[in-house]
Amino acid sequence: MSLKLVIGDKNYSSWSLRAALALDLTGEPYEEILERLYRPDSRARLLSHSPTGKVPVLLTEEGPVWDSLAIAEYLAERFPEAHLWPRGQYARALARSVCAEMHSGFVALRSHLSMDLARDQALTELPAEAQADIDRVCRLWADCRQRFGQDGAFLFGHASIADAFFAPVAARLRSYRVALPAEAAAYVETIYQWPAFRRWYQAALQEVQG
Ligand SMILES: N[C@@H](CCC(=O)N[C@@H](CS)C(=O)NCC(=O)O)C(=O)O
Repeated sequence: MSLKLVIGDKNYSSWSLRAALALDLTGEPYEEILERLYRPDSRARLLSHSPTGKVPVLLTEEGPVWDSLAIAEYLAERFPEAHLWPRGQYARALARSVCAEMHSGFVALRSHLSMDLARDQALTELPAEAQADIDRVCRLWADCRQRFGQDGAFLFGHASIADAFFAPVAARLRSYRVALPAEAAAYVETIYQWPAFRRWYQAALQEVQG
C-alpha cells in the first residue's frame, strides 16, 4: 500500500496544504483523498479516517498519523534521504522552532486572514493584532533567510518543512494584498513559484470555479 493523504478543500484547508507540501518534498508517490469540508456529512466522513475528525491525516500501512506537525515529523523520519529538515543541527532546531510557533500561534493572522487561495482583495481594515502577527512573520522569515538561506530562495536555502508550514501564510499575505518589506515579498514570490505549491494553487482555483 502506498501512503494516502486525506485533505480538505484545497482553497481553504491550510493545514492540509502544509502536509501535502511536506509529502511532496519526499518525492514518494501517494494517493490523495479529498474530503469536502463545511458540508452536512463532512464530520462523519472525516471521522471515518481519523479519530480527530480533522484533516490532514496520513494513512500509513500501520495506521493513521494525524496533525500536520506529526505528519511532517513522520515523513522526515521515514524518508531521511529527502532531508525534509535542514541539515545543520541548529538550523534544524530553528526550523522546528518556527514551525512550532506557526502551529501553536499567529491566532489573529489565522482568524482575520483565513486561507482563501482564490481571493485577491485587501481587508477594509487590517486589525492591529493581525498586523503584529504579520510583523513577527516577516522578522522570522528574515532571520531564517539571513542565517541559513544562502543556498537558495527558501527559508533555509532548499525547500524544507519550514516552507511547507509558512506557504499558507505567504498565500494569505498575497490574497489579502498585505504590504510587505521587499525581502518578505520576495519570499512570497518564491512560494508562488514552488512547483508543488503551484499545482495545489491551480487545483484550488478550479475547485472554487466548480
Ligand atoms: N492542528 C491540526 C489542525 C487541523 C485542522 O484544524 N484542520 C481543519 C481544516 S484546515 C479541519 O479539519 N476542520 C474540520 C473540522 O474541524 O470539522 C493540524 O495541524 O493538522
